[in-house]
Amino acid sequence: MRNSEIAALFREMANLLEIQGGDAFRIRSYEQAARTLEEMTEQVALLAGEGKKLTDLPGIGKSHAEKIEEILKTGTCARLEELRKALPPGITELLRLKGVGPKKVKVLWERLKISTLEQLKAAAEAGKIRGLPGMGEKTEEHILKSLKTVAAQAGRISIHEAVEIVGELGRYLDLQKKIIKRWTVAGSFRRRVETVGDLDVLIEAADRAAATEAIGGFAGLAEITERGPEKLEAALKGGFQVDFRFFEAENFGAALQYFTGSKAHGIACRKIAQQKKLKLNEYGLFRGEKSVAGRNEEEIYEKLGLEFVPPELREDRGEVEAAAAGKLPELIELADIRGDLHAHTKETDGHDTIAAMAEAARQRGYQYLAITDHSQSLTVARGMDEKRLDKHAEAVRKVGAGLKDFMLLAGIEVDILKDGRLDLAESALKELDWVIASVHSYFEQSEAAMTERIVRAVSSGAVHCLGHPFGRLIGQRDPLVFDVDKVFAACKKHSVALEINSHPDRLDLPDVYCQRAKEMGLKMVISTDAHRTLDLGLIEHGVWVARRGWLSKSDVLNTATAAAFRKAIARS
Ligand code: DGT
Ligand code: CA
Ligand code: CA
Ligand code: ZN
Repeated sequence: MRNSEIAALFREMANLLEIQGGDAFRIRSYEQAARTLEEMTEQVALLAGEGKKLTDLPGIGKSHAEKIEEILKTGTCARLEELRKALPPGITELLRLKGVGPKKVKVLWERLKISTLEQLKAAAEAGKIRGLPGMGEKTEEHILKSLKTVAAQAGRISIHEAVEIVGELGRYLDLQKKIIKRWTVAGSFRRRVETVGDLDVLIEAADRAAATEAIGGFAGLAEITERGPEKLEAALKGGFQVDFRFFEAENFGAALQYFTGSKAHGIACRKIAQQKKLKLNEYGLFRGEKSVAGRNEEEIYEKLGLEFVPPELREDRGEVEAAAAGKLPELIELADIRGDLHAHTKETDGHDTIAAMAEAARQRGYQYLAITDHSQSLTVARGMDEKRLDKHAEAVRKVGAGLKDFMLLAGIEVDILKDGRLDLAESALKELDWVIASVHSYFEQSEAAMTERIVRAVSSGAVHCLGHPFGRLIGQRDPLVFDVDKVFAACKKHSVALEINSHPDRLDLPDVYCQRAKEMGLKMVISTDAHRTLDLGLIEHGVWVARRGWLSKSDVLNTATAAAFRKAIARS
């Protein structure tokens, strides 16, 4: 069992207890245990297996350690089951809605006996939510909107979670080398789409019955739902689906090309094949009965007269035409990134110190890091006023001065206020090396108002970068609505870069807008919005978005060396 799965059970205990109006201290202790598990780098299952003391972990006392052991053994624990019994099953699903916390769920359950998303939808549509304590017409509107967002996401998981699952599955399959000669994950996972509907695993095995047996032994598997000589369908313990398909070595490349998709890309490739009097399917590229390619994917593209198309581009957004003309972009790679430009510290809502963040960035091999804590109007994050900002910037510069061969930038993530003014005086912002401006409030403005608001902010002359431009949270909050061309044009005019925020919940700028921004000549930065040292590793997700958005190294500012970057952002 993965740490994140155990953490989810602790969160569920906290939520269930809070919905029942339980003891606040207990609730917090479950949450703390969940956080500890989420932030750990080692797998707690391994620690427990090695007989290490779990009580040495922060926030894990004797009783939580026992719960973890119990969960590792049985998949659940007595306390959780007891809490679940007191409420209708699945009631915590309601918490997936933005703006619906345990307190609201408590009211909804006690007053209206609402325990499912369907019941909530019906009640909101009937106007029964307004009038409940602490809720009004606006709440009702928000609930209906959020229900739509959640429905669009149903059954899909984030690419981040998919990477974890594939890691675990892959470690297991690698141990079966004698039976499973080769395995690869195709589909949306290989294209690095932001959410994944199911996993498509291709398997090469001499003995398919033995391979089926071996796959059935994977601990993360709940059941094999369908089995045949060509294909297995399986459900993981969380309910997520994995399809396994068997192929021989001579067909493996064709299978990979076919099942990587996307469907639209596959269709476009098959059209090219037809024009060349060839036939392309999951077994190979054929002229009549004769196979001309199939063993590896590169060969298929070559025989189609196309440049090799990186999986991230396979969406039929012009890549087939570009590949035919030999004009595919050279895509940015993780190794091109030389610094991170969006990081929080303990000063606001981060968990680590300035020095710890800088050291972690250096350990990644970066040449620079910008510390960008929040501004005053974001009170939930303990945002800074000018005076605190001044002191914080001084502290950042002091830490920076002590670091050899590393550039620490004093920056901020300043809120864009309702009317487009910035949350802090421009004079204070202009003292800083790096200014990100972000929308964190009033997400529901009209298109015209939102456009004017963002255009005003990026035209101030104090801003280097527009942070998470669309303000979306995948599966939770829809993107802001504004006139993209107008906002991008203003950014271009004032040399404001667009952030690709790498947090798996955001991935914002979304890939299609990267392509559009690049065409308009804008620059991007890829940053993590790290709230702890570990988060710096999320940068890979931003790089995938950039690759899906056709970006090259030269489109992304933080591929520059420290010296070149400093020059690029210098204030005139
Ligand atoms: P997902 O699972 O919804 O995140 O997205 P994909 O792209 O992984 O889609 P999936 O799992 O339904 O199918 C995997 C790939 O298999 C897909 O990208 C292309 C190929 N494929 C599946 N069904 C068809 C089809 O009906 N026609 C064609 N041309 N290709 C298909
Ligand atoms: Ca899939
Ligand atoms: Ca599939
Ligand atoms: Zn941030």
